[in-house]
Amino acid sequence: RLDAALTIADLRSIAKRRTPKAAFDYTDGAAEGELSLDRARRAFEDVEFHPDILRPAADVDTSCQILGGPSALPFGIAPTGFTRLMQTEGETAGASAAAAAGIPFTLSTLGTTSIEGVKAANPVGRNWFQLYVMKDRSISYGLVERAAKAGFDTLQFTVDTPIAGARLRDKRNGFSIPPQLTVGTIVNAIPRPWWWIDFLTTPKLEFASLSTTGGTVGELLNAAMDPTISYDDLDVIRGMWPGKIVVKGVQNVTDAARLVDLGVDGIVLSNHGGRQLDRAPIPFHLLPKVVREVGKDATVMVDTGIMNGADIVASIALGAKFTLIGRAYLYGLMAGGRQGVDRTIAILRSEIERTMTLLGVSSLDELEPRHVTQLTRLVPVADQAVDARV
Ligand code: HOC
Repeated sequence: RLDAALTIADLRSIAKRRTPKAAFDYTDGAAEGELSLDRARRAFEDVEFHPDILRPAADVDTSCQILGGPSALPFGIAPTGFTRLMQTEGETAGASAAAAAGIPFTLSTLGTTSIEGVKAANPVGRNWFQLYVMKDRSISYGLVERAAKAGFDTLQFTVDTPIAGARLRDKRNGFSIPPQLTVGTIVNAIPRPWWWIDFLTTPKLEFASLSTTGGTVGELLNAAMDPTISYDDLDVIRGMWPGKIVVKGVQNVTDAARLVDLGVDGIVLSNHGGRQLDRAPIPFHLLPKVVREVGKDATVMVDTGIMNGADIVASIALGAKFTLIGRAYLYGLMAGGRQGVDRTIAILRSEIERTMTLLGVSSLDELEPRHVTQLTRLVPVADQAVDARV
């Protein structure tokens, strides 16, 4: 049945049927009017590709080096919170699927599998850890130490969450941690008995960082997160972390340039999947401006709104070194656990390979800005970036 899913949108439809509404909407939804997410998706949909003809590209190589190690594909799995609430295999499915595909997996501070549990699911492949700095710094520092001990090679220090964005779907659905059985959830559970049986019979969620549960996601997070984090925290964390450090949630050229000057190993242009500040800049639009400012050699990565391998190819063409997939991974997970995540990766892989072949490029470093324009304006995105800065 999963083989019948030809696109990430197909996996999303299966996921929606199989998952309780509140859990599905937590993943699928974004902040406020969800404008940032819609715009990010439209930005990718508006890409026009410009292929070269009569260039042999029969064997495309989708592999790259990222942050000091290999990846078989130009994307990794993004950190996602409360993952086992979506489907009980959670991070174990994500980490083992990533290992099988040869791509990095990122565990969130708000993950529902321990650092050591992820290491067991992906003992040889690359694990990354995403860090939120909590009010209680000792919790965050403890996680950094454990991730280093477990051999995670990269830390994604996430900076776009001083408080939780307004996730209106969660409020309307009464989504809480742990999920409560109410009249609404019971009615919604009737066509999805297997999800509930599975949820109620598997071990309780292991929260890496939250000391209390019981409340909406926003309430729990606002109680735990520190809105006063600053560049000083970055200094402290860098001093503690032996591996590569990346700052995730960069949303303007000035911060990007400052971070690269400070010598971080990479930055992720991200508006947190549109889940924090609605109307935040679209990372894909920011990309050429940032690359122009920080130079082609800096490790600039992108996430938000990636639903197709072509979105990834377009990002690489505009100078991204790597991309991260969040919802696309979770749709696969909710559609079918580990097999569903495998399907997500297989779909994206074939879309990347096909797009590259049709563009006439056989390796990622052959992709250039000239391969991409934005349909809405019909001028290269890179040139729009210059116009926008003048
Ligand atoms: C105040 C912190 O990544 C999500 C997760 C968790 C967000 C943390 C917000 O739901 O997007």
